[in-house]
Amino acid sequence: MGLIIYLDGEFVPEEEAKVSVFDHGLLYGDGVFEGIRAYHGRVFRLKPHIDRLYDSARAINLDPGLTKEEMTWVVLETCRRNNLRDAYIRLVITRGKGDLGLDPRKCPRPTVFCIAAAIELYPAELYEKGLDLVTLGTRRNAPDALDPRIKSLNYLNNILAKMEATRAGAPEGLFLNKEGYVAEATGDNIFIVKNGNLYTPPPHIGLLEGVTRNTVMELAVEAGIPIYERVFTRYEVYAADECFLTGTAAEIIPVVRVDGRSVGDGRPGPITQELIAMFRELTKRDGPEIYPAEQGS
Ligand code: PXG
Repeated sequence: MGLIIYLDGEFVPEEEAKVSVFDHGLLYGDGVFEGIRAYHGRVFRLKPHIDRLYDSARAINLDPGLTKEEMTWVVLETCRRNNLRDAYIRLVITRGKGDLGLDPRKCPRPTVFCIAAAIELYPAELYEKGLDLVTLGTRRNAPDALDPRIKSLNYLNNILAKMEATRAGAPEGLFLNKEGYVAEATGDNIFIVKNGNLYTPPPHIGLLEGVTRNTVMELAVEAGIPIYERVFTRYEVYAADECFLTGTAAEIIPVVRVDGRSVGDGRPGPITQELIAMFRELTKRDGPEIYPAEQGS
């Protein structure tokens, strides 16, 4: 593809963008990351993504070695170097190169890289028809062991869950937490609608606090839709009028079946559709411009 990659202070062709086999991001999943989108020449919700990256880094006691302003520039400049206006951006900070032991004190410098690539869109059919969810046997990581609010390079919990969903013939799986409450999907947050109210589980029960999730909560307030963060079981999902998933890659995707039960009338509901429309509008104006000289054009 011939991408230009930011790696540790330099922009290099992708063939030269290599990290050490001694990097603890690779050896132990010791690091944090963000997945970010650019739309129409703007990096959507860039500040919340940078803030979450730094919160995750703080939680694992990792100093990124760059200020938030510098990291913001890295993201915008990587898009510019690749002439992108619409992109999927992967920003990664690892513990860096160390020895074969776990001890992060042996890693003097973090590794920082940023990839900005053309985005592969999900099939339009998914948004029109909605998708099937199955409940997973694999439970979401317990927050008292490894808090899913840390967007770490340790994604095995999610990958095993994704494999389980695939084996069950479903495009996505529903994670419960260890108490059996609904947490999230393997790479997306979950919302349900009941009697005109919107519900999503609170992050402390064990889920990633998605940037798209938080955006949808803001849009709901703007649209006058009551929104509640509430703990719920699968019962509420089965009995919901509407259900949808949110994530940077997926945006807002309607869920029309859960464990073989139709959600509502089995078609994407009106509140879901209203939020999808609002979200798409927001992507046109939110976030810093990649090419600010175009301003006003
Ligand atoms: N939950 C989890 C576990 C995630 O990984 C989300 C929710 C949604 O968060 P945002 O901030 O994007 O609204 C994510 C993020 C993939 C993939 O290929 C998805 C994510 C991360 C990495 C890869 O599906 N989703």
